[in-house]
Amino acid sequence: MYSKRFEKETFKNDVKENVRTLYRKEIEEATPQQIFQAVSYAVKEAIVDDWLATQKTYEKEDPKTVYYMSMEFLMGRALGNNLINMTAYKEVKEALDEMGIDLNVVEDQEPDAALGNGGLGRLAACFLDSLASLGYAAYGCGIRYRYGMFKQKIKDGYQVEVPDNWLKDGNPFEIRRDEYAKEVRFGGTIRVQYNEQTKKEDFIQENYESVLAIPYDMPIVGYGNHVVNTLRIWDAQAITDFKLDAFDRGEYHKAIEQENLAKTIVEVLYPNDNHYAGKELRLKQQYFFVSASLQVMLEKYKKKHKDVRKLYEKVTIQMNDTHPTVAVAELMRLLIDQEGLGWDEAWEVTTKTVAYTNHTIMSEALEKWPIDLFSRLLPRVYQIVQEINRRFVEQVRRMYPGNEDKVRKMAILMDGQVRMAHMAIIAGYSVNGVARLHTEILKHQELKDFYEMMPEKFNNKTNGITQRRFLLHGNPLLADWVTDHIGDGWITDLSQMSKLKPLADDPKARAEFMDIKYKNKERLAKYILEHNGVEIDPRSIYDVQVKRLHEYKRQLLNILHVMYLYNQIKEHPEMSFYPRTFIFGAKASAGYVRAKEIIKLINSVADVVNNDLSINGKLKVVFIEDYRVSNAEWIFAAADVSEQISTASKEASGTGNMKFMLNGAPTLGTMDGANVEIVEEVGIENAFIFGLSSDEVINYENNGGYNPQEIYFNDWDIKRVVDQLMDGTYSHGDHEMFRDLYNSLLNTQGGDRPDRYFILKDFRSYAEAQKKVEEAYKDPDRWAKMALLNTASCGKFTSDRTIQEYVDNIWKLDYVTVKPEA
Ligand code: 26Q
Repeated sequence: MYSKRFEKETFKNDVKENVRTLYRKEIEEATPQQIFQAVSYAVKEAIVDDWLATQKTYEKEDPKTVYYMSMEFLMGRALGNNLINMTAYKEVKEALDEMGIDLNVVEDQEPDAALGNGGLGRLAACFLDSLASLGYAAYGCGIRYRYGMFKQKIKDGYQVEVPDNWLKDGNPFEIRRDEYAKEVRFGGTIRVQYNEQTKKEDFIQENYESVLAIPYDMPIVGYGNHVVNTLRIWDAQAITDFKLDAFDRGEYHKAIEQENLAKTIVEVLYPNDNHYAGKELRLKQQYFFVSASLQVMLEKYKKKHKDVRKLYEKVTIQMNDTHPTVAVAELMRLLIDQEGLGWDEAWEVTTKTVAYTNHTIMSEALEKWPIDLFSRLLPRVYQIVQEINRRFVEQVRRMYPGNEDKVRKMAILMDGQVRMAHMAIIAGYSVNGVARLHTEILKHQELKDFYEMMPEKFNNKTNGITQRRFLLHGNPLLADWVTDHIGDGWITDLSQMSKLKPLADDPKARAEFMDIKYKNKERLAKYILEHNGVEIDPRSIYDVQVKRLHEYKRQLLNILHVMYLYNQIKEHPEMSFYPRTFIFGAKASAGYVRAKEIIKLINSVADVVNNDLSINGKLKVVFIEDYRVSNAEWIFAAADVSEQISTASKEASGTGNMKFMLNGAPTLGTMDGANVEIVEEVGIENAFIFGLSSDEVINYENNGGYNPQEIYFNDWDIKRVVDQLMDGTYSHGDHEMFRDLYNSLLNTQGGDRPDRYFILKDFRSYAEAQKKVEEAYKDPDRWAKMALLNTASCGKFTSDRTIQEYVDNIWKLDYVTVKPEA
């Protein structure tokens, strides 16, 4: 099945040769990083065989192709995943073993490709894996940030951001493609000139700045099918062929400016998650990669097809949130200004080509660019946006005569802003949410007006995750166990996991399942000891919340509950209490002050609780530094409890929830996002559900919120923990350290309602659900059954299913099979 290049002797020789040619060393002298590079280049050779074969097949069969446009691709490490998908992991592991090299150590040398923040970026990565594994032609289009998501250090309990220089040792899997370099222009002015030949107006951009976009291709290996697709990420370079003879002062300055522009544009990923910041550089990044990607897409299409009016027959563009939505106007620009189409023709092509995915209903995440900034940076694109807006407003007026309120609510341009979501919806032939509940909220609340005007566009695509990375690679013990029981069909068809269900009633299978969980807990304990210096007990319940830090995700609820438990244990030392380890992992956006305070609080509580000998190790709190894709794989594998406790209606879907489920951790959560569908699949008796419903939350919100003081003054346990934010218990007597958190729960501030995320409102219900977790865990048979049934019921949540739905209902791609080169 796998390539000849993985035959042991061949592979071993390749690795040795690579060490010699790359480093002029014998393998015995090579550093672990050098071995990583040498092994990766050996793997790359096999990948390139399939990559070429795939491109040849596409060349011949000309399948419809999706361009997945995203500012983020949170890929994590490539080596292990590539070996898994080349179906050569075990062979290579053995070959390296024979050379005295441990593959785990080699994998550990690779920096994560952290070109994303969280859910949205990781979803893009899972989608690419599924597209290749299912045999569909796809390009990921993005930015080759020099610095990805920052590395997180915890100093004195506080988050410190350290730059992520992920390219410093070189990226063995990427290939630079100078031949596809494209110019991208910013700023300047537009001169309109009548063209005698075409009898049309030409729009000539003058006094602009420009950069050269240079693509780097990364292979996306499909599982066991010889399909290798491409993630194309763009680097920027200054255009250096400016005329040296004409280099008066102005030109010289311009040259330097263009150098700077090129350097800054791809410098760093914005570390915001679910929060919009109207930074000019961000808009430059967006236009930069969108324009370059579209130019190459069009060029490629035109090589095979003469009529750009039929672009949509061979190409579809998916916009991952509004971040690449400037693609709408840029495609119009290319079709009109470059290809000579009329407006109506160009609009028809564009609106049959682009589609939009919405990932959030949080108003603070919606992209709204100030018109002055937008029009200054993208003058021609802005003219096109104006015309799209003008025609749309006309249409609204025709449909709703006299209803200027509709115009105000729906226009793209309003109150001095460009509303990107509106442009995406108006131009997109499909608008989808990412979980059933989320899509319903979009249709009936946030995007109600658009849904009423164009209901046919709206559809749901519940997210998914790739089992290849998050089980086969991340949890080899459980993966082997599953394969032993039901065969390996689950690797490409996760619905087969349901065949495990009968094993929930088999005591032997349950014991094996829990034994694997225990081993994974030991593995994580070792990692935590090495990386965080905290000792944890694998016999305790691992209660895990790992995700970006955000108020709506309510890490604060979790830690307040820990404080409450600590009070209980101190007050009633005789009370029975099953030992629990609360594990947190979360990065806070660098400018998100309150999120950083929550990290400090978690670490402060950890400090007090972990060092209190009087509680006999019943409670431990660990904050795992630098939560990222690579350590996530180990964390999911080791979790007993999956904390998914967002304020109902706020988490569009969640995908971590699915990774926990796959690895046998029941959900402790609210009826939010995809939790709703998880419960539907596994049964409510195999989850711990609490809290307000999304309808209740939305109701409160529409009626000005609720009064948390009522709870505070009537529930003494709650009052006590809230007061402990202020009384110095967790701050060495400092009464100010957590004042802002205290205020956020009880007092109106800066226009925000007190406790806008309903933490105190849901506290009791959460504490009761936690009590039920403990009860269930105390009964090992019951727990094992629940855990096993979670794994057995996760079939729906593979990204293979999600992608198949996108293909069937939106993209209509052609299925392709690749024959390996002989
Ligand atoms: C916007 C403007 C300027 C700077 C940054 C941003 C920005 C960046 C990232 C806005 C939002 C994001 C990320 C959003 C995100 O990750 N959303 C998550 O998407 C997941 C995949 O669909 C869902 O599962 C999560 O529920 C959702 O929160």
